Amino acid sequence: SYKFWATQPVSRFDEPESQKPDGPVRVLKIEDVPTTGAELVDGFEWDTMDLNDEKQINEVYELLTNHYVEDNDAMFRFNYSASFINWALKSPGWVQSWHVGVRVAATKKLVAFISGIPVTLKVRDNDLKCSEINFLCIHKKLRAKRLAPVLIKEITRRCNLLEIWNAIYTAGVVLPKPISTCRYYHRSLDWLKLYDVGFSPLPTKSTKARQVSKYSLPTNTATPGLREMELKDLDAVHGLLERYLARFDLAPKFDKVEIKHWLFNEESKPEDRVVWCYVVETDGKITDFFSFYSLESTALKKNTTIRAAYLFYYASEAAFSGSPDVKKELKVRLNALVNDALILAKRLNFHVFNALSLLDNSLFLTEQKFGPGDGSLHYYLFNWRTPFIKGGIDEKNNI
Ligand code: YNC
Ligand code: MG
Repeated sequence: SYKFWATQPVSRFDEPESQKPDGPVRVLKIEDVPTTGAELVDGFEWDTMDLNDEKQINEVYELLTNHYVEDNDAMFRFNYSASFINWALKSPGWVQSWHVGVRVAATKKLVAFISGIPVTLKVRDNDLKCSEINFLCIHKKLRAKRLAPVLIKEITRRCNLLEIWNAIYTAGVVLPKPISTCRYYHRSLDWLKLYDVGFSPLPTKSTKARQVSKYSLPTNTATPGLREMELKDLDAVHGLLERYLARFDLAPKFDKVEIKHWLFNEESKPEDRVVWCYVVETDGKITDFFSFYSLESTALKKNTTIRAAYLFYYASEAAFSGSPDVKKELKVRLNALVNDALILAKRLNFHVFNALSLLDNSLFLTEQKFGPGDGSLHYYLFNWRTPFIKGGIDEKNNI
């Protein structure tokens, strides 16, 4: 019945797929935005986190490590590292007031969190200045007390105060109303490890040895000219990704500073590294790139972690050949690139390589032995009406 969401400027399930043009659900004026924080129940207080303070990053880390997203069977929980949180929440233009904590007034213990970062989003023909809302988390002992709506209203207020009226967010749960839906896909790199922690079952007609050999990979990558991205590649990668993402109905628009932040590793300690990016250089020209990031999951019943690499942004000139066979050519190219990504991730000791069913991923998922996971990821826009967007289908270019 969505008692809270029914009060919010989002599309509803009971309204027909609208004939109206894309646009806001409601228009507010800055004068209408409350200047004081949403009301919290007694004994709790708001705290704007200072994520330049390592101690406060670690408080967020501790909260998420123990209380953030789990799978349906409560076997695994995301374990975002402190350096990941630092990377994800301090992107160019980040706003401190969008790092919202709730503390116990008496002890100052952090018990809830929600965050936003600024993003420019292309939704079909519109560029929206949005916040991207993430890491909503409430301590397990404070669940089902309607605290989530209070956090959501408070971050909305803080976005509105800076005249940001739209937001994008994703969730595993169904809310009014997804604008797109993706599935997670998993590609084993260390099948035995995934079997031992209960992530991968042994198919009835297979053996452990056969599973291991099914997922084995060559030691070396195959694409000529493949190397790690360097700072000098920034312009080329930016230009290529910009053209590549323009082919989709829903995509971020990055400037060069953002590209550097999201793709170029700057961690001093190797163990804190979050993102890897590789380019293909042919005759001095960058023709392709791909990237992945590191996000561990805790195996809750086994006292161990799964090291997962997540496919991040990529792009290839193969999408722009103009040939009538462009789809086939792109498919061949992406399979070669992703196979190399798997080899590199394996070499970096990741146990599994994950991807979503978005962008052009349907061109390689099956061939590269990814299998569908059991969760869906729903995409939502706050205060923006647009018809449902099919994942990974480039209708304009017939790909
Ligand atoms: C969710 N994930 O339906 P109704 S994703 C949004 N996103 O409302 P209570 C959610 N809403 O149905 P609990 C939600 N999950 O009555 C539940 N809800 O309308 C809705 N889990 O609140 C729910 N992190 O406080 C219901 O529930 C109402 O104590 C119930 O808290 C929920 O980060 C939660 O999965 C998720 O920590 C915080 O279960 C808690 O259960 C928890 O009684 C584990 O809440 C971690 C977890 C969520 C990850 C994420 C994206 C969040 C997006 C929030 C929406 C942002 C809107 C845009 C704002 C900016 C606008 C501008 C400009
Ligand atoms: Mg609650």
